[in-house]
Amino acid sequence: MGDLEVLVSPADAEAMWILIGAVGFLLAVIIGVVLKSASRKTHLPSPTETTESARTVTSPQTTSSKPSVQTEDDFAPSKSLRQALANTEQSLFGRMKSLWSSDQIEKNFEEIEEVLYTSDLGPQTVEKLMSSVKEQLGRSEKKNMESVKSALKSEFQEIFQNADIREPLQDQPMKYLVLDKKPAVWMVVGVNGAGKTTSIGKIAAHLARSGKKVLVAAGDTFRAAAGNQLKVWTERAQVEIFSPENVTDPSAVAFDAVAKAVAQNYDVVIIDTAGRLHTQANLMEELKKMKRVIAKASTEAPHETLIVLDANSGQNALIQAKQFHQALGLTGVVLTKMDGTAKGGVAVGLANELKIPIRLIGVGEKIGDLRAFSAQEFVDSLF
Ligand SMILES: Nc1nc2c(ncn2[C@@H]2O[C@H](COP(=O)(O)OP(=O)(O)O)[C@@H](O)[C@H]2O)c(=O)[nH]1
Ligand SMILES: [Mg+2]
Repeated sequence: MGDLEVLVSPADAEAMWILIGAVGFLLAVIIGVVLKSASRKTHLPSPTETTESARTVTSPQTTSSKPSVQTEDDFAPSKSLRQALANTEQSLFGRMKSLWSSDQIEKNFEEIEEVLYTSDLGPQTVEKLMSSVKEQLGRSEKKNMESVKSALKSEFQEIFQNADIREPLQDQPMKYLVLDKKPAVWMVVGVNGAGKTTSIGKIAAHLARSGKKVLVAAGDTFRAAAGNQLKVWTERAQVEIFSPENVTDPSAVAFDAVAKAVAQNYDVVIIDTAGRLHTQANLMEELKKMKRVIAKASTEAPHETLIVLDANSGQNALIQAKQFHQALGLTGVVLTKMDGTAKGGVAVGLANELKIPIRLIGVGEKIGDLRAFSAQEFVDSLF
């Protein structure tokens, strides 16, 4: 104690105690923060929270808190279609499967019809399916559940075949999209909230990982937040974004992006677009102009005009697809949110009524949650 008195003056000792106090306080704060964040990590979102987050447009604030560099795990094969749809017994899949156990053919026939009508296929497709099945059964000797099942199965298969849906290789989900042009230009359209920006991020990430030089153009100049959200996704995907400041004309952005891609040897340009309601004629006019302007920067482009549709929007998805198709001539569909409460039947209605292929499906909000659409997998999940 005496030694301490020699080394430390009373004023110094007081300062030392203050310092010790401050360090103690800081430690307590740090421990508090660590405990709080640990408890947040273990908190599982309730179903309502999950639905809510799927509905709200990802804001740059929430997304930027995630690391921009992806780990291998984020790209690990995401859930299968069957797993994604297993969420709900209300889905076409859950309900169809439960029908096959009955052997009362008449009663069952009515139930099949009801399941189809209430699973977003659309009345036109249901009528076609039911009359073909009845016709097939009329020709068949055996009229049991097995024959109904196989007749219906072959009808589903035919619908998908007629929509030019080829069986994908899961490790090459973009195989049937145009990539052999330099640059390949893909325009992505759809209404607000369908999942365009998210899907573009996932697609860009996949292409970049397979060695493509990718440019993503911020053609949604309508909403200020859209550019920021796209920027976050391109950082995650580790691809370049083309987002000139103070350019409000989306066609100008698209033209300059394609011109840049031609000049700088990019493999793929993906163009994000605005999605104000499709019923507004000016959106369609704007998109048509964009398409024309893109062709001026590179003849034949865009090589793909992909529509992004929210599988949960049911019959609206079909209506939107028809309107966009009429205005723009779509080349393919990206069906998002198949992990939600989607009934799934919309895929069949789309294939039957539009005859354009469903190329990709979104099965979650993560960068790896994108899969090639497999008609085989879809049909096998039903029967
Ligand atoms: N659960 C789920 N959510 C998705 C999927 N695709 C997009 N979303 C969410 O849907 C919301 C709207 O997506 P966004 O890309 O902003 O739509 P955009 O307005 O068409 O560009 C966001 O909260 C996305 O995270 C998907 O496949 N599954
Ligand atoms: Mg968007």
